[in-house]
Amino acid sequence: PKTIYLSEYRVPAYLVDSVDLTFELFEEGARVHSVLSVRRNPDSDAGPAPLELDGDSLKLESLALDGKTLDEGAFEDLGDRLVIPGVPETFELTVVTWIEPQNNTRLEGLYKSSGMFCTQCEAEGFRCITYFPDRPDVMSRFRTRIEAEKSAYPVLLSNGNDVDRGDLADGRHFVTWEDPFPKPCYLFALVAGDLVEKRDSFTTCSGREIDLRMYVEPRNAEKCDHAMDSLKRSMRWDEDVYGREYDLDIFMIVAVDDFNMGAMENKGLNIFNSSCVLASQETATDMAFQRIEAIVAHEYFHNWSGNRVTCRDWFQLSLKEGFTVFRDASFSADTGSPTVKRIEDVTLLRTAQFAEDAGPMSHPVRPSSYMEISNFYTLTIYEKGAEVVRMIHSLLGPDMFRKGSDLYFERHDGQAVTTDDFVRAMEDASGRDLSQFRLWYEQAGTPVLDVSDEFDASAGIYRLTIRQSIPDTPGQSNKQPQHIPFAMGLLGAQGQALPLRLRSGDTDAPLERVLELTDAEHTFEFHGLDERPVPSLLRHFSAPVRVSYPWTREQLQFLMSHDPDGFNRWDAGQRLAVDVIQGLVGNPDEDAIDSRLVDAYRQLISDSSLDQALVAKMLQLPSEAYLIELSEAADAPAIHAARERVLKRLATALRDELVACYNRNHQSGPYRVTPEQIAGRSLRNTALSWLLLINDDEGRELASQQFRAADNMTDRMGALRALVNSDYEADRERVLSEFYERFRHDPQVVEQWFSVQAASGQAGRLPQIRALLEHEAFDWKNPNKVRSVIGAFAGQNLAEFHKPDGSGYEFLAEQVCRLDDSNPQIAARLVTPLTRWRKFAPSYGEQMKAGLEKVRDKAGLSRDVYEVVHKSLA
Ligand code: HT7
Ligand code: ZN
Repeated sequence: PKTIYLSEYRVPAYLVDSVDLTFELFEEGARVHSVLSVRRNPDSDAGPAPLELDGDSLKLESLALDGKTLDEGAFEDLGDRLVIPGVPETFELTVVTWIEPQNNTRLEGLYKSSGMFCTQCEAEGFRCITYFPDRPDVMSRFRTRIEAEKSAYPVLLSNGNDVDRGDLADGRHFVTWEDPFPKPCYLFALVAGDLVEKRDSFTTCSGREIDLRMYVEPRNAEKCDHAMDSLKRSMRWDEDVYGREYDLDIFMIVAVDDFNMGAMENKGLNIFNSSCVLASQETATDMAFQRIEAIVAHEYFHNWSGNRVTCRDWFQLSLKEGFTVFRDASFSADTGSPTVKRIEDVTLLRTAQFAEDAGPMSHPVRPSSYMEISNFYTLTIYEKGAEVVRMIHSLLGPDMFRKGSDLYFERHDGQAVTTDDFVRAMEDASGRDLSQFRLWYEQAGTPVLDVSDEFDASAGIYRLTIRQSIPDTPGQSNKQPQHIPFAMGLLGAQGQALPLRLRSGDTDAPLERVLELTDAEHTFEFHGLDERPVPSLLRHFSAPVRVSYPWTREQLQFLMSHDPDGFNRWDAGQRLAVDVIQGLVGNPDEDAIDSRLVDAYRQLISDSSLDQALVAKMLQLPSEAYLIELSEAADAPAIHAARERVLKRLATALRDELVACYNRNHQSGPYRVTPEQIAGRSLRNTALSWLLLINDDEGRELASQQFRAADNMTDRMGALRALVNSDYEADRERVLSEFYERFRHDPQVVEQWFSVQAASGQAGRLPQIRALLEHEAFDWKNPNKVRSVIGAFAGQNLAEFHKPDGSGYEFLAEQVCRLDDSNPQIAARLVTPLTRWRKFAPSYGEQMKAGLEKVRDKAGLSRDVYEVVHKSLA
């Protein structure tokens, strides 16, 4: 496959001002008529170049220029491109293609999911529908007519406003849609199906009435309220916080079962993976409710950050994704608990994005090359990209940041632009120089901050020295220092926050500062201190970096209870737990654990005056994946065993406190998704899972009762998970089969049922995983099912996946090969765990590598998997 380079970007030679599409939908395929108004791009220096159109898996039926049919000699079909030489300066091109949505298992372009037609065009799916310049800097006005059999497809949707509809012969009908906003073709969408409509409305800040519509299969009609409510709150928030008003008269959301990612922000017609939009108390966990709210907000926010202002090319993907993740994270922080939201985001970043950044696919937030763009919808583009925007926010402050975003939207409305344009708007609005800051977009790798300190007691000066370095990554070495906002504070022996005097005699010194690191090394002096302080570093995780500082366990325990920054209180607890667990890895005879950890956890569990949402997070031990990320030559089963031992020790020592915590958090009254209730359920379910780990009979009874009596999925799933992971084999079998019988008709719940088993060391041994693949509810064509079994096994059931005999790796390689033929995007994502082979001890790493080699050698490997596997083996 060919590599595409940012340096080779050229403006398009031709622009398409308008597109008139007609879709004739049939069971045996679809005919697509497309009429393009094309003109030479005045900004292009390509002159009278041939017109080049992208195409993928299309059958061309006819091609006409200004009404005259072009026969075969008049154009060249290069397989993935149609080249038409000698075209005039402006012309109308008519293209008719035949496609087979019913056989489209890649889920790119137009395909069928549970009997309905739907589309996914980002990044390059539109070329699977018709020949077109499929690049985001070609923006056109779309008019779309859809024709289909009326009884099977009563609902026909596309972008914009419905301007015409009517009946046709043979029981068919049509609807025509017009989108007044020019858009790149990746934002095109079509849906045709037998769907129920849920309606609501929203009055914008300028008094316009927007029609809100959700379309779902009839069986899901009762699962729309939460998404609709989230949508209305997102619309209000974007007006209040960013001054952004919705622009069309209709906003539609559709739920589809087969979808490669979470959702898609098509203009006025967002399409969602069912699991990311449908929820009811009985079928969705608290986590799912929160995820739905965040994704609905994310897709809605794209209407401005992505649709009105879009990307010039796919190297700029983080322009819309990083900014929009930052926006949805701020929204979630404002609607729930900001500290908890930050903890969740940082956990993902440190566990998975840091691993990606240190692995073979490491790339900058603005990559400079790719083979397959679908492989670049990564945690680096999304999560690190959001951190980069967050740092701009913290360097500029909220008011200047808002001025910058206003300028960005105003200056670039209707344009396709770059990350550099975004930073320039921030600079121009604030007067700040962000030239060094731009390195965050260009340099890959996670910066490391080595922090050391000394206290000069006689002068009352505390010196903090911070050295930054950025590790080499594929294709990049000897990196330049980056501009890093480093928030910090100092604590006195009684836990009091100390004034941060950078000069002696500083009056009014703040209790927290954001230090700006720009050089490879800085030393900061803090004056007027009577005693050596305890430093609280990188508060709120003010930059996506690794901090290394020689904390003692006493200091960590102290910060856990005294740091005024909730995030750092949590972080201190994580560091203490990591230290204790790491001390036990490879030490199977060591039975005792540090009493400081037990004491700290006892206090957390018992003191109900603490913020319970934070406590619920603090009680979660660092995950196995995070512990692996922190190790050099990781031994996953040893890490798993050490972590389990710590959990069991804690559970044994705190058994009575856990029962009390369980009982104290019993909830009466109606189920609500509030931070308080979420915290209560989380604490209760954590207590339950710990009790079952030590085979506590009372815990077992409580779990069975909770499983039976739960009125919501969080509690039912909490009990199910605890029992499935326990040694009570008969209970495990019983609850698994009861659960399946109850929810077998609900695909989203069956997905949860699959993953609870696949992620379990008890229920997810390899033969059991293979049995799940044979289960009546498993469907290879449905990405959610694939992720819930194979993804959960390789990503969460780490002791089984990393079995020393290599069987887990062989299994994954086999499934990736199988999926590569039907859905390369999913196959390329699924192979990720094997790509980390260099992170593991050689006895594991070599076998992981062998798995990758097996995939590499598969005949007819897709470009998606080719890129990931070859880069990982290089
Ligand atoms: N912008 C959307 C990206 C997306 C996607 C990309 C590749 C293949 C399938 C896809 N489905 C959706 C999602 C988002 O970030 O909002
Ligand atoms: Zn997005």
